[in-house]
Amino acid sequence: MLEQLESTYQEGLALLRDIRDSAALRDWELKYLGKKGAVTQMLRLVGTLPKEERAAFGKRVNEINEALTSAYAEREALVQQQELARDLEEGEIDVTLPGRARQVGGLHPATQTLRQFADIWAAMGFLVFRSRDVESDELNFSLLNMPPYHPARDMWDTFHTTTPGVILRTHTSPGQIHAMRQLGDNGSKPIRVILPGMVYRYEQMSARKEIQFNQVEGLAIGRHITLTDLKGTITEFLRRVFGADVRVRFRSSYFPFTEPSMEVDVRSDAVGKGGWLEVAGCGMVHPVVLQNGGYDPTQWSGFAFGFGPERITLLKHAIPDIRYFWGNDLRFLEQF
Ligand code: FA5
Repeated sequence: MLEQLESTYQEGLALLRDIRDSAALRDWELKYLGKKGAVTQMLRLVGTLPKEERAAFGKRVNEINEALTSAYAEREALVQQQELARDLEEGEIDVTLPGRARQVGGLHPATQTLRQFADIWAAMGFLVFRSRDVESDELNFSLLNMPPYHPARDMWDTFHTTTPGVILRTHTSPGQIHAMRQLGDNGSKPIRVILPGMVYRYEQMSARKEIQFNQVEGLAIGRHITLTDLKGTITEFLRRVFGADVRVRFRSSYFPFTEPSMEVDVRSDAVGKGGWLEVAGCGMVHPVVLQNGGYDPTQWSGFAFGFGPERITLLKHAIPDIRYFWGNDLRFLEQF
């Protein structure tokens, strides 16, 4: 038995040494190392041998298997090299043929805006804090001061899942609660974060409204934060996005989780003659929300905002329709 093994080994090595092309190499591999190859069959034999023979035979067949496998790899590299050299010499490969240009991808315009936002907010001292896209009804609404049956829930048309109480987040605001609970150390530390991410709404699509879009939420919590801090910070942010002469308008508004609340518009000719486009909602964090995040509202205050970066990208590039963003049309995407 061992003799037969040794002669298979020697024969295999000898044949391999004479191989000059990859077709013969493939045949050799099948013959020795393939599923039904000679070495493979001997490996299978090991289990059927009587105990006394098994150890010695098993050891040797494994050694031979390894030796032939590495001899094969060496030969394969050599044969490939020789074939390439032969092809070059015989002119089968035209090295003067121009190569195919590799397609270079680019960043999606929304991603570009998100990165620009993150840079600007970082320079103003805000960390990026990410939280989940799939939320509980409690975090998306109740802890933001909208208990069940609160009429303000109607402001966000919601995608529900088949699991009761689990929804796709309709805004990035539930991230405020996550951030306060994770970073606030039981309401004892100031916070400055932005919370970027995709949100989902079951609403009628239009040139300005998508059913999925990004938001960039912001949250600042401290001991003496006031409405002037909010207005100043947002105005400065918009100056850095659009340039120092941008015209910004704050309108009073209503959100259950801020009091007082405002909406922010930017003036732009891109949305009609001298039009204004709403780019964010904002306000002073409501005492109930501070409490739900673990803060004592008599000691702490804060502001929050939620920007729609796609809306801002529309303005910056005079894009006529928000539906281009997720339509996956390369003619649109390749322009950025
Ligand atoms: C909110 O979602 C609040 N969570 C914002 C907020 C955060 C207020 C923190 C106060 C404090 P609103 O539904 O207005 O608010 O959306 C915020 C921004 O997202 C809008 O100003 C707009 O820029 C963008 N946006 C809203 N709906 C759409 C839509 N369907 N498609 C694209 N962008 C949208």
